[in-house]
Amino acid sequence: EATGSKLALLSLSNKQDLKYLAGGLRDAGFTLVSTGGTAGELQSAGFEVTKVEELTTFPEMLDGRVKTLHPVVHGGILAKRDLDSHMDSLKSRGIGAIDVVVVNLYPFFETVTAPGGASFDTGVEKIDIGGPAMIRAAAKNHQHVLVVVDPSDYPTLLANLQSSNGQGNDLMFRRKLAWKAFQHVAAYDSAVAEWFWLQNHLESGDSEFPPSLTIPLEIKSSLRYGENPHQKAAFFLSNSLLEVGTGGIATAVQHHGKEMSYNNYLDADAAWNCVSEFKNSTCVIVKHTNPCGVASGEDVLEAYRAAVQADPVSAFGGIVAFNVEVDEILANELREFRSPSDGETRMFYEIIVAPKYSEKGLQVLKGKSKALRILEAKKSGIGKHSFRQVGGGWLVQDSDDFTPDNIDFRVVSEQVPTPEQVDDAKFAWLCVKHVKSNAIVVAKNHRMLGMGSGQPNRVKSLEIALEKAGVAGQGAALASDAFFPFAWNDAVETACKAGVSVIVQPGGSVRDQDAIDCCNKYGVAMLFTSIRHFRH
Ligand code: 93A
Repeated sequence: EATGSKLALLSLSNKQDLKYLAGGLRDAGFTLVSTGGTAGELQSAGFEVTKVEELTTFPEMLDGRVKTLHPVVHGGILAKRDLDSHMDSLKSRGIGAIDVVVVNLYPFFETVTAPGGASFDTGVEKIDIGGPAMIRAAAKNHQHVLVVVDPSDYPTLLANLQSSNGQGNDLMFRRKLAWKAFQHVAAYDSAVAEWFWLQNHLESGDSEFPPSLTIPLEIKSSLRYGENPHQKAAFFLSNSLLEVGTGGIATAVQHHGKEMSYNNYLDADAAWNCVSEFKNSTCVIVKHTNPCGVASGEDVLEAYRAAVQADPVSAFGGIVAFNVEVDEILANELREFRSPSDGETRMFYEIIVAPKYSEKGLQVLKGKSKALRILEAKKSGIGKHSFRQVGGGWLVQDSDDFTPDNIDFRVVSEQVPTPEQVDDAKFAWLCVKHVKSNAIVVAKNHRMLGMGSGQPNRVKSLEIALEKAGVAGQGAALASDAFFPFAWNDAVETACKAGVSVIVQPGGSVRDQDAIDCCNKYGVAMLFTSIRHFRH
């Protein structure tokens, strides 16, 4: 009979640091109460422990589906200690108050995302019912009950109990634990909800959109500040089942350098998503989320040089991404490279992102500067969702996964492009997809020569792209992320006059014929993709 003594209820799937926790609680004068598996583990470690079923005098039933769902447990947690009627109720039924609840839920997420997968029934069995019930009850009654869901909070819990003679009386601390507890359960249930959606999706191929309105989020880290120093910021990790194994910047490992900032994450994400789409060795340089240099080739060193060459002024202070290993030779070039604009200025970069670094390569880069952030990322996958916040709500959409492989490049002009020109057009097309609208890219020989982004009219973006490309733009391909509303005396004619050899665009304007006629007049080839790549 444990009535009257201080009770701590431990029910843990993840038994990490269990002995440390149990030792600390015992020293603070608690009687340990546990579910079957946890009790067994404690006993074999030499702890005295009361089994929940001894307390409830009701055996665990239904293969463990009902272990702690009992008034003796929930009464012991939920009673208000400062309310006589509550305490009288406990007393009259011989129920002991439970002051500490430590629960670690069934590993639902880990089970359903395990390599090789798990059956539907296995997934269902891993949905914890009793655990969240205890966590929620304890968090509701946080003024009297300390609730811990994360092993990294054990030391603080024990320190708090010691400093306050086993009472743990700091209200702010208690509220923080309650906040964490509810956040944890909410993220857990979101994963369960998403998993059910995914079952239908996998079976029928199309399921209702969106997958789950509550994407499970866990805080990754606080950031120093947001877009500007006066804005506070944090980074949350998505535990969405749809993103498992898909890589991405949130899961990148930082090997070196200053702490990643809010803008760093945005830019690194843009660079990594872009470079991940190319098949050949490719370098992408991003400034303010726009690729300002892109080049592919057999030789990554050449690709890097060409990417800088596209716009050396913008590349300074940029984010440099590769889709292949950074070895010592490339690292040395990154370290020593002088800007082609004057042959003097040393290039300065904020971040290098790559899937891999050779040991020497990493060493060389680390020597470049203390600040340089070096990230190792896993290839971004397809089938994700993208979320954007607007005042008071969120917009969600499928990610734009189309690449030139999924697209039919249809010749609509009299001029038939050469295979090389089609190749250039496809390269420009993949680049333009990653540039903010209105987006124009001029490219040749797997090199971006110029780009225009974010202008509120297409003509201006086009003029900027052509100006950056300069004479190199003669005979190049020009890609436009959306159709041309006008042709004559407008964007299409300007491009033709500048000497591009092929223009690629979605088509779909009421004045498509004008665009085609204009190309025919100047002997320029035109390709329609029927796919638009707006990026707002
Ligand atoms: O199957 S349950 O949903 N039913 C319950 O009544 C219950 N009570 C605790 N799962 C339940 N738990 C969970 O059991 C806890 O959340 C914890 O993850 C696990 C610990 O079980 P054991 O101590 O037997 O390993």
